[in-house]
Parts: sequence; C-alpha cells; structure tokens
Amino acid sequence: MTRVLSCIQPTGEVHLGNYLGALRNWVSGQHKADVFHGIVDLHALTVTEEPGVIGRNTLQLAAVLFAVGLDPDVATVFVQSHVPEHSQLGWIMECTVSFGELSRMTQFKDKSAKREAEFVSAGLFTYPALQAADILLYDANEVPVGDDQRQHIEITRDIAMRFNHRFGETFVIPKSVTPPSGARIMDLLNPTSKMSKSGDEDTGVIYLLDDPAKIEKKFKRAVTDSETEVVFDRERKPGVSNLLEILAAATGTTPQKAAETYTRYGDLKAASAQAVIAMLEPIQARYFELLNDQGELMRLLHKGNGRAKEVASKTLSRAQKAIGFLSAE
Ligand code: ATP
Ligand code: LTN
Repeated sequence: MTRVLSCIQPTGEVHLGNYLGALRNWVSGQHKADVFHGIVDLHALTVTEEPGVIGRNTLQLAAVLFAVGLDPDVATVFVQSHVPEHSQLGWIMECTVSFGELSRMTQFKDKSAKREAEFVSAGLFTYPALQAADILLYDANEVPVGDDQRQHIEITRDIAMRFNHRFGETFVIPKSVTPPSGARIMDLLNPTSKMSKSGDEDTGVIYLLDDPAKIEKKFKRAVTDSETEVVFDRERKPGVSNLLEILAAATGTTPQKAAETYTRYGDLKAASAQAVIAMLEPIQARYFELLNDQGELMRLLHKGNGRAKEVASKTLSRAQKAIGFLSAE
C-alpha cells in the first residue's frame, strides 16, 4: 500500500490556503493509502520564541485536523516532538545536505527577508534537513504539498539518494504530489503573494475559525483590478482569478466554469464568501466540540504518536546501522 506523509506547522491559525491546498486532500486521501500526518512543532520553533505558544497551537491544530475529518482509526496523526527520532535523523540529514543546497531554498530566502529586524535562527536555514527526516522516517512514497513546498521535496529526494549512494540502500525515495484544484490560494488583499499564517497583514487571510460576518467582510474588501470582466487569468488578473479559484474549490467546479456564471465582481465576491461560509460551518462546530474535551484530544494524539514511533524508530536504526555508528549494545 502506498505510504503518504504530509505535515503542518503549529505556527498560527489555520487558514483557507492550508485547508484547500492541503488538509482537504489529506482527508480525501486517508482511505486510499496508509497516511501519516504530523504536527511539526519542532519546525514551528524556527520562528516562535514566546513560551507556551507552540503547545497551545499544537493542541488547537490537532482539534482542527480531526474536525476537518481525519479519522484517528485510519490516519496516523502525531506530534513531531513526541517522536524524538525526528531530531535524531534531522542531524544526520544536516550532514547529508550541503550549505549550497540549503542556500537555494526560496522559503528560507522569503522567511529570513520577512524577519529582517528579528532573530533569524540557524534552524530556519537548516529546516529542509529536518523536513527530509520527517519524510524519510516513514518510508513515504508520496508527499502531498502545495506548490510552495515542491522545492523541499526535491531536496529531500536529493538527500535520500545521496545517503543511499554513500551508505547503501536505506531510504525510500519520495515524490511530491500536487492536488489538482486549490493548489495555491493567494492573500485576498495582496493576490500575488500566498495566503500565509505568518504574514503580518491578516485581513487578506481567511481563517478556518472566522465567523460568517468576518468572512463576508474580508471577501468584500478583496483586491481585484480596474477592469470589469470576470475571467480566469492568473497572470493578468490575479485578484479575480484567486476568487474564482476559491469559489471553484469550495463548490467542486473549475475556475473557468465558475467564471462563466458571473459578470460582476461584486457578485463573484458575495458568492465566494457564501460558498466558504457553508463549507466551514460544520468544521467549526466539530472543532469547538473537540476543544472542549481535551482529554479525548490527547488520547487521540497518543494513539497516533505510538503508531508513528513504531515506524520511525525502525527507520532511524536502519540509517544508524548503514552509517556504521558504534552500537551502544
Ligand atoms: P507559514 O506561513 O508559517 O509558512 P503556511 O500558512 O504556509 O505557514 P504551513 O504550515 O507552512 O502553512 O503549510 C501547511 C500546508 O498548507 C502545506 O502543505 C502548504 O503547502 C499548504 N499551504 C500553505 N499556504 C497555502 C496556500 N496559500 N495555498 C495552498 N496551500 C497552502
Ligand atoms: N515545510 C512545510 C511543513 C512540513 C512538511 C514536512 C510538509 C514540515 N515537514 C514534511 C510535508 C512533509 C511547510 O512549511 N508547509
């Protein structure tokens, strides 16, 4: 059976881009493959400094993952720091990737530029090595990610191949799979940059827990262009195309088809808002139920952590043996 792995960082509130670009596909994929989904709190540490924040975000994110429909009896949902093999293999990966390769990662360039006046940790730079460990520990065949993560999957493949070449066949070589629709949702106010949890401007971001009034307001204010024609053209009309992409993803059609239904920007915005509100309503209800029962939430996570550790510990010892570290036994 195909093994699929994808992870999400507990760095802030989950937004529509995360849901349409990632989580929704995790849910639909859980019955088609053996799926592992990690809440990668160690990755969140690259950009989080205040005490307590990561733990709180991790718990909320776990509630979101189950609320969107991941079934703990089918999908392995785990917390990265609860499976210490990630840190252990992460170091080995750092020693298998070059400084030059890491320097070419656009996520590092973007994030370090955004943090200009702030602390840029070395972890932010070596982040892809830890991500490679996340993936390789589970012998993942496929890694479903949005466009923004393709480069990290490529570098993971390069690292895995290099390791196998140096130390003998150890890791499965993964490949990235990109969902067909809603692959890249842009910020409503700044439709040429992706909707992101860690951007400073939050009004162009639709959060999964936003109430209907807020969602309507955000869509109303969405940036379009000075023309009037509703057509799907990412290059020439990024704002309108983004709305069409969101509407299409929320109603199960294509952006081109959605464009045929509307002639006015105002109607397109209103329809997009309503479609998103309807899509999020049941998710929000389940989220609050789960968050009110933290004992149950922790029980579900322990279940996933146990299953994750079983697989990860085997792969780590395979890698350690291949390298030929002196055995402690
Ligand atoms: P950050 O801004 O801190 O990088 P993020 O919003 O990009 O956070 P991640 O935790 O990095 O979120 O990503 C979780 C998943 O959501 C990834 O698979 C990523 O590809 C996807 N994703 C994030 N933003 C978008 C977006 N705007 N459109 C589509 N998919 C997205
Ligand atoms: N880097 C990813 C999050 C991430 C991930 C992973 C995704 C960490 N480890 C392993 C897929 C597989 C991001 O910023 N979205």
